[in-house]
Amino acid sequence: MVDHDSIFAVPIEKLGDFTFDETVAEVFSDMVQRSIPGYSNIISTIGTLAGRYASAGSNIYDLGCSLGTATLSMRRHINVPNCKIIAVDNSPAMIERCKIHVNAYYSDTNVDVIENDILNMDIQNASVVVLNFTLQFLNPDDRQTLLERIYVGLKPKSILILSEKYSFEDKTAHELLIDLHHDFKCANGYSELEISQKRSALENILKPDTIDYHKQRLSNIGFSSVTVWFQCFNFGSMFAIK
Ligand code: GEK
Repeated sequence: MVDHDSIFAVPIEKLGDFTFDETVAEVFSDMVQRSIPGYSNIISTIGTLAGRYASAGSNIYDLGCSLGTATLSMRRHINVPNCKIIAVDNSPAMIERCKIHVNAYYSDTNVDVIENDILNMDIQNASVVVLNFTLQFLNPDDRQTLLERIYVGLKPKSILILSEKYSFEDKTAHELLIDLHHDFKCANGYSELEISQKRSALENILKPDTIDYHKQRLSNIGFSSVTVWFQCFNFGSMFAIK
């Protein structure tokens, strides 16, 4: 049974910035399912893509792994020998739970669960790198450097999967997509108060980029094929092949 997210259900007098603490980690599965359109589809396709791109003896990175959902999906699909999944998050509460999930089953594919800032990670010998709704939480100035380091650490013909919340240059589209996301959250049982308090808590820490900005940045870094493979409202996922 997954714990129900009601973190923002009552008025909070001093609403600070959103943090990935114990309270959030405890309800995180419910929160992402009810807040991110297409989350389950994205997770299962990350598994399928890892099954296609993981090469024998390589590293697979899940950067900002939270509870390890993408890691577990990839582990189910990888069928080449001597791969290692490296799952990284800087939230101790997430890492503690991620370790429990990963250790619940045996697999031939090893998983290292590491508590660290993804900006400090050495990326090397990688065949798959996943940033599933993580890059958006980095300071915008740090995003380019991380993506460059991922590019260097990826083997030729390997894949980066980058899922994000997007902003849109076109004001009408931007506002309509935000409204549709709002309706999606209402339909999933969040109240107006919950939606508006969460929005305020995220305002300073989640700065979305446009799809064009993402594509241009990845192409400029050197990725040869950059494509949005999934989009629902203002959320989506792209792959970039080295
Ligand atoms: C999933 N990928 O379920 N270093 C390490 N971790 C970080 C950093 C950082 N600098 N910044 C943020 N995080 C997951 C979902 S959630 C997305 C990812 C969301 C971590 C943060 O602690 C949190 O666990 C995760 O990135 C973002 O497939 O909550 O919308």
